[in-house]
Amino acid sequence: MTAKVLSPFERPLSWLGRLSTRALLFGACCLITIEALCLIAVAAESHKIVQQGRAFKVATVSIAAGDTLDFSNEDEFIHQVYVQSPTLNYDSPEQSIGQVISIKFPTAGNFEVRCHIHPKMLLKVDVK
Ligand SMILES: [Cu+2]
Repeated sequence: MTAKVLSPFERPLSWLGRLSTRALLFGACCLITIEALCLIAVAAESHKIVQQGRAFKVATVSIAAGDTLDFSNEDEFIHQVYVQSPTLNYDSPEQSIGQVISIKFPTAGNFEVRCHIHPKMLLKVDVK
């Protein structure tokens, strides 16, 4: 009878063969659960910002780095959104009625979202 010779790559994992299928399944489920919890903990969020009456419905919003603002044109006018800052520059095309434009804020800082068409429109964004 000859003993199976394990390669150097197989040896570190040879103990897996001694585990029961039930133990392996349990371990796999634990790893998947931990991974899912980690993903939930760091998941970026989206926040809806309504544009109505030639204004943003809120004047300020506080979000986490990596979050996205979804600008929803619920007005009777076309809009546009732009951000000009050292760390984020975005300039959307014209935004038709009913259209949603999303801007992601990847880094912390204070930003201003404005509209080229309506210069009085201002949303201050505090990204933590
Ligand atoms: Cu506008």
